[in-house]
Amino acid sequence: MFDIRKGDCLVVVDVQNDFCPGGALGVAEGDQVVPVLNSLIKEFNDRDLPVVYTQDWHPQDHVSFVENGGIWPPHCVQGTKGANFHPDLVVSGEICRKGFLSDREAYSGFDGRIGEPDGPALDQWLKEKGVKRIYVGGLATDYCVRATVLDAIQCGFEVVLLTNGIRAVDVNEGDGDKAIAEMADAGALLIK
Ligand code: VGL
Ligand code: ZN
Repeated sequence: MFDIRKGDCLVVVDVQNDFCPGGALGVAEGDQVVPVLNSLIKEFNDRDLPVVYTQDWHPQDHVSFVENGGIWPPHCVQGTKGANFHPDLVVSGEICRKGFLSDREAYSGFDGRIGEPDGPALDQWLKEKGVKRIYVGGLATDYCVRATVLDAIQCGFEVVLLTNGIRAVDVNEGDGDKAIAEMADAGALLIK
């Protein structure tokens, strides 16, 4: 399949109900990333390679919500169904929650913590595991996928972007395509 090897980690970004059709911040075709990512999750699990799931995890008074001066409808509120992973997503790995502080936006998985709020940051955790390269898919291309990929490159990881396994919010037409070009320019390898 792909040339998956030791030192690789799969990062599944925000495949949560609120980012899927019918959710509070539903991304068109957001649910279509699920089967694509599930097959990769299986490949990584079978090879005993790490899988990390980022989870947008906001308090009700989060700064990104319109009522608090932000740009988004309330979404991924801690403990709600909308914050849960898509029911068909195979969840078998570590959870990296982000955006749990009221006054701080956190699009990037690299702003998140593994396991618990005072758990290790993603960068530290990956480096302790000997990860050199991350495969990234999930939601949304133009926000959390973009931020996670750009931070990963900054942190010194190689990045493979799964272009079949991402979908964009596209607040403005073309945002998703622009984000893909930006990630490629920064050094991400694009694969189907
Ligand atoms: C996201 C908007 C707000 C994302 C998260 O996961 O891309 N987008 N919060
Ligand atoms: Zn959010």
